[in-house]
Amino acid sequence: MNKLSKSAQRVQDALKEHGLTLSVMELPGSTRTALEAAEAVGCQVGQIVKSLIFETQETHRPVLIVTSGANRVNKKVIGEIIEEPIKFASASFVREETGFAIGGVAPTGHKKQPLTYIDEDLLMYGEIWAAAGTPHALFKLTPEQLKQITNGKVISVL
Ligand code: 5CA
Repeated sequence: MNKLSKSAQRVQDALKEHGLTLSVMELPGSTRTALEAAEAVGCQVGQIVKSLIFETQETHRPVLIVTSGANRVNKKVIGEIIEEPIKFASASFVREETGFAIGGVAPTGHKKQPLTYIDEDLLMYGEIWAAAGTPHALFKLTPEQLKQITNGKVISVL
C-alpha cells in the first residue's frame, strides 16, 4: 500500500489510538465536497460525514458538528444548545484549531479537543464515510464508531 500523506497518517494514527482497525484510503479523485466524496466511493451523499468547524462568538471556542452530507446545520439550534451564538469558522481558525485544512477536516485527530455534536441523521446508515485529513482521503466506519472516536453528543442539527 502507498504511504499516506502526513495529515492522512495523523488520522490513521488517531483511529489506531481509539483501538479501531479502520483504514484510511487516499483516492486519486477529489473528495473535497460531500458530493465529490460520495461519487468517489459510490455511496449516497447522506452517508458522507461532514466535519464542520464553528466558532463560539464570545469565547472563541471551536465547535465540531459532525453532520450528514445531506444536511445543512442550523446555527441557531446549535447556539441554543451551547448557550452562546456560533459562527462559521474562518479557514485560518479551522487550520489553527484542528491542524487540518478545509475540505479535509476529519472527525478525529484534532490538535485540540473541540466541543463536539453528532447529527442524529447519520445513525440511520449502516456505514458512513468521513474525511481523513486531506481533500483526497476518506475512511469508512459505522455510526457507533463515529460516536466512539468523537465522543460527541447526538443531536438534531436541523
Ligand atoms: N472532504 C469532504 C467530504 S467529507 C469535506 O470535508 N466536506 S465538508 O463539508 O466537511 O467540508 C467542507 C466544508 O467546509 C463546507 O461545507 C463549508 O462548510 C466549509 N468551508 C468551505 N469553504 C470555507 C471557507 N472559506 N471558510 C470556512 N468554511 C468553509
